[in-house]
Amino acid sequence: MFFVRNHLPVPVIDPKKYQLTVTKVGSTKQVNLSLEDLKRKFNKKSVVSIVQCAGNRRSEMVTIKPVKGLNWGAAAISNASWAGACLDDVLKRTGIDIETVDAKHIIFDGADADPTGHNYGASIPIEMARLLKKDIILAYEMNGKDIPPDHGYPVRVIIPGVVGARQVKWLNKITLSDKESTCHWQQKDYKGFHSSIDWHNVDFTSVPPIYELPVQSVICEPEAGSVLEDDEEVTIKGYAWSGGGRGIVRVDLSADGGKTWHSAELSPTEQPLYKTYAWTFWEGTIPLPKDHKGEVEIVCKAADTAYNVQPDNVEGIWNLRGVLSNAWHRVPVKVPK
Ligand code: MTE
Ligand code: MO
Repeated sequence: MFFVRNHLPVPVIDPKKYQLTVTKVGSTKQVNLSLEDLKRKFNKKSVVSIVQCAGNRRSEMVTIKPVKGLNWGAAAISNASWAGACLDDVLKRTGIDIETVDAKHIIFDGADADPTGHNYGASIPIEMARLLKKDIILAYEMNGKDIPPDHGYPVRVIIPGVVGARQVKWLNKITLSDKESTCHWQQKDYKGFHSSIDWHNVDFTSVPPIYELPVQSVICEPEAGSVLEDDEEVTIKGYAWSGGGRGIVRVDLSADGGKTWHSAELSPTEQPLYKTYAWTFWEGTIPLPKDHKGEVEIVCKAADTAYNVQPDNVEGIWNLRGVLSNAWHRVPVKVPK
């Protein structure tokens, strides 16, 4: 199971006719690669990496004040193994050295377009591409098979540790440029503001686009409103993840709304702590408060390798687009009497 977020209709691409164009603004050189070129001419590299929409958990922000956007619960995030050619290798083969190239951004364009012909696109700063180097993949496989149409068939860029919006599907063009992508989702969306900025006074040019996402953790079990089996303890399970390859060092659990805490047990991801792109599953069995009165609020919060922590409530991080929703995850449950 993998969530789907498409801003535009899914394009149908004939794999035999597929072409990836690589170019640099101001250069007359342009290289076209077929799907076969990507598969045959470059080493296949794989990475296990999540894709998380910046709007994950938006529905919690809506409880404070309305926002514009899909009313996502906590499942606008999924994990997969992706395989394909390294962006760095592809650029090298086309005569571009990522370390020295005179450009500030890498723009990725998709084949999906609106009725006026504007396509989906995004960009990342060149420094980010330099840091991630071999980890950015032009993926043609998802979990060992062709990427399904909804997730970008035949080629999608995977930029580990970075918000879903930059991981362009149906990728057909890469451009080295001094400027960011001019697309709507780069310029006028997927940015974070404080809670006193709303649609009447927002200036989208005042902050940079979201790239790396903040630390996140969510309780998947038990579900909100469910009745626990036991009145003494509860087993809690969920996921945690952070942007920029920052691994999860701790997940804290509470069964009394955050007054007292217990440590969850983390399942290792098999990735180094400073290059953790997959999510971390965790689990813990913790005591219920004696004075529960039939209802408790269970809570989780995580810390990443930078000891970034989640904010304790969603009021303080409310924003007009309902993005970056990563407050302590609070789940009310019933305790049998
Ligand atoms: N790429 C293209 N070409 N078109 C899109 O609409 N949506 C982006 C990103 N890449 C999108 C895209 C957004 S906002 C997200 S959250 C992720 O794809 C979702 O990826 P998924 O559908 O594979 O889960
Ligand atoms: Mo998204």
